[in-house]
Amino acid sequence: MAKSRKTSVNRRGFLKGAAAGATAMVTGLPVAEAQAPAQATPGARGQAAGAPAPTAEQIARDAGDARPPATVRAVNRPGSDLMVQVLKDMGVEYAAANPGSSFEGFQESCINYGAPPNVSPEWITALHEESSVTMGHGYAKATGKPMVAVLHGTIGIQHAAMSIYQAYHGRVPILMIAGRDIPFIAQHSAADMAGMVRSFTKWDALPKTLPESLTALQEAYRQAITPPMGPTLVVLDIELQKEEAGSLAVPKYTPPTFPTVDATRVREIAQGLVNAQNPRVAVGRLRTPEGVKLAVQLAELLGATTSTNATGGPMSFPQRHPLQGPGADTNYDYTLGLETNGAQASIVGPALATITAERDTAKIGFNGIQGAGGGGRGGRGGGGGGNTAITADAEASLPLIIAEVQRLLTADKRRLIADRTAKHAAANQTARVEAIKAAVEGKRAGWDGSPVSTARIYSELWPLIMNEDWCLSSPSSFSGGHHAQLWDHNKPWSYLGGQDAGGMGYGAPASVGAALAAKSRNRIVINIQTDGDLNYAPGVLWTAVHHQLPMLTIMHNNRAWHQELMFVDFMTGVRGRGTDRGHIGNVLRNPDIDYRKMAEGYGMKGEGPISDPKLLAAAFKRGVDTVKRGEPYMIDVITQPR
Ligand SMILES: Cc1ncc(C[n+]2csc(CCOP(=O)(O)OP(=O)(O)O)c2C)c(N)n1
Repeated sequence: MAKSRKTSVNRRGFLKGAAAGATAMVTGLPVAEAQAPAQATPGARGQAAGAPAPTAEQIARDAGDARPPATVRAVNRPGSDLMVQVLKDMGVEYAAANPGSSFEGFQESCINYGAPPNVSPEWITALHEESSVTMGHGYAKATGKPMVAVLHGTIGIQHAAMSIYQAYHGRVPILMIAGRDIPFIAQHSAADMAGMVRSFTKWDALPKTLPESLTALQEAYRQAITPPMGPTLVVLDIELQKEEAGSLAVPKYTPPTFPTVDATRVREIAQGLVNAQNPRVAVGRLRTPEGVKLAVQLAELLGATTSTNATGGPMSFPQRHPLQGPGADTNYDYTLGLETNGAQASIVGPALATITAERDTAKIGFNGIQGAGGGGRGGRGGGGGGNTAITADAEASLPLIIAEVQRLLTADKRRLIADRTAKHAAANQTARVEAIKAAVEGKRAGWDGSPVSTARIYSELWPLIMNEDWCLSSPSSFSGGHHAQLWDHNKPWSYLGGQDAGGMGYGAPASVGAALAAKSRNRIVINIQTDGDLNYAPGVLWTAVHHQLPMLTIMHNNRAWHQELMFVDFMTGVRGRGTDRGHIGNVLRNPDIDYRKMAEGYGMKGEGPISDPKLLAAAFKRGVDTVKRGEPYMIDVITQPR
């Protein structure tokens, strides 16, 4: 399998290895032969000053790991080649990471193994672990499938923690791999590295052998995509990455099967829908684009009106489909809920565990994860409302329901359905035109004002993107959410929704993840970027340039953490001790941040700051033209607070 003889060198021998590599270049000898055995000098690099370094043997013993510390080894078929082959077999497109010695073997395989190398997964250079994981968040919301985020040891996982929590809360699949390197960098290698994030990671493993590592990666992928979806973590030991795999075979990947509605219920639901005079299908957040297609197929078969979550988050029903809306008659006599509540039959996925702090039973953060009956975020709570709440995967159940509906439809029924469809479509069209007229009227407020109105940003953008395959990747509630009324969300990835746990520092990296998805799919990504959010980890701008991603960033630059300014302003009013200092700690002024220069520093083309709204249209056109050519672009716009 290996194309050529490969060499694996323990990192404690790094300097020796580098020197030997140079010697090998000069002498022409293979590196392993040119190099003396590495010396065991635990903690020789990076050890905290004054702290006695534990020996590799001590650490290994404490960790219950009996393998001896490795020295220099030449291997023909490194274990990490097989790890990468597992990812290839599962169709993983990208692995994002900033570098770390704990996964040097794995990284070397990603970039060098395979024909061609560095494809599926392609190595994506991130500048912060939080960014790697949130890239995975945006990518998964755009595609319905996981990419890989690679984290360096304990410290990399710690940097990634907020993003992992956010993905868990949003039930977003991400396959995380952490490197663990006790012999070289013990202080980055806690005995139980996943423990820190276990309460908000769906599944984790610390495999002890190479075969276990391969099956762990497969199981982590399966667990990530099985509802309730979530981030999973495999800790890959550096020694296993460098191990000689010999003739070990890569195990065949078997995709998971998802729980579906049982045959009796399928019949009941299909009969309910087919026999109803006015059936309805309420669509919440489905798992993948395929689920959206199936929901459309079912609604069309039945002439059933639908509700949609398309403007609130990903993977729901197309917003302007003729059947989307209340329809001609709002007396629905049978409603099927797909990942939503309040119907005769609601199919909802199982809930993830409620997160509790160890010594405190209060839920963490934005309501934590809602359990069954809690309503849930993004329409994905368990149970609640309706006559029959069925815990099963809606997307996997849809083909069964569709097949049964098709079986039950007679010629008479089909005629009734055609008639019903026409009436609903006409009523929905009239209502839609009225709603758009009213919305456009409402958005004229402050049209020519400076700073620029957020409604004008969305209005000016629409004609430029409406004929493209576009994806609004950033949360929009802080910029008015005007796309909900002004744009047509007709694809599962049209809008990716909010920060699932309200964690800031999300919009930019999630947009880069969405842009990774867009790159190979001839799609463009629109990122309406709040300024406070970008400043958490702006290095993702560089990643977008480096990988030539089609991402248009429009700064909603209100020069503040305005959400917090509003809270503190309110508090100063309540306490009556002066209302003129609420800005302290809440505004991003003095100096103003120059985002065009920030982008330029990262190599991204851009323009601004723009305060005159009349300049927007031409700037946006330049931006859209640039991203259509596959390059990111930033336009800094000085905006109203909201
Ligand atoms: C990690 C994290 N830290 C702090 C907060 C508290 N917080 C909520 S909104 C907000 C301000 C965000 O500022 P910006 O992104 O510029 O949006 P704006 O409110 O100005 O529209 C902050 C700091 C948070 N939600 N997440």
